[in-house]
Amino acid sequence: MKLYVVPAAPNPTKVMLYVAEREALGATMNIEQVRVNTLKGEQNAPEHLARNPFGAIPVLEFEDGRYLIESLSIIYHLEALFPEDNLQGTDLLEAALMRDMERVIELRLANPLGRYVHAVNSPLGLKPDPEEAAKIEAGLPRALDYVETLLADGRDLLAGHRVSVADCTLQSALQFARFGKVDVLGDHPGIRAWDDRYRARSAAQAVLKF
Ligand SMILES: N[C@@H](CCC(=O)N[C@@H](CS)C(=O)NCC(=O)O)C(=O)O
Repeated sequence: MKLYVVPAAPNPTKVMLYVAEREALGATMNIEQVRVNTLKGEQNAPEHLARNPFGAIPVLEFEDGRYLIESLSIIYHLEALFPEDNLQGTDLLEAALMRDMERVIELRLANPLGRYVHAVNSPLGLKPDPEEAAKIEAGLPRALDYVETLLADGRDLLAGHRVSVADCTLQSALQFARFGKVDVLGDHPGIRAWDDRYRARSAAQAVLKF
């Protein structure tokens, strides 16, 4: 399998962190990572559009020429392919709660934060959009409070003491904010402490560039 990625972009980083976490737990995935340089526009080159008509990454390519083009589909396919020590929790309800948390963090925090970075200091050079930035900024505290509340019981990681896909999602968004030199964490000491703890993990150190 080949995984098309670029460092710092949130969705590829989420999958790269996931693969690094699973490998640290003992999985041998044998995935070749191939860089698509989005700063040079390579995601819109014909060979990449043949993999993903939307010109986005990550993409997971199979030996038979088929592709997965959504980061979470890639992650959950790898969870199914390598079930031992996966990140899904030990029973169906725990798995559902972990997936729910990941979705909330992605949809209410990571995605808006990505749009915010582009609105204030886009690494891709997009035009600043102060109106859009202000709208997003107004909604972020509620999402940050949700994460802060999760962490208030002293857990090391978002779903407890074991790493979950939600950790990969949140860290990929916070790295993108660092890349864009944006700090939206405000007065959320639990999230800042989680960020320091997560970044010290060997999987994170192997993947994160910012
Ligand atoms: N929903 C998709 C989103 C993929 C996506 O938007 N990737 C961004 C990087 S984070 C990208 O390739 N952007 C390049 C572009 O849109 O030109 C997923 O989760 O994989």
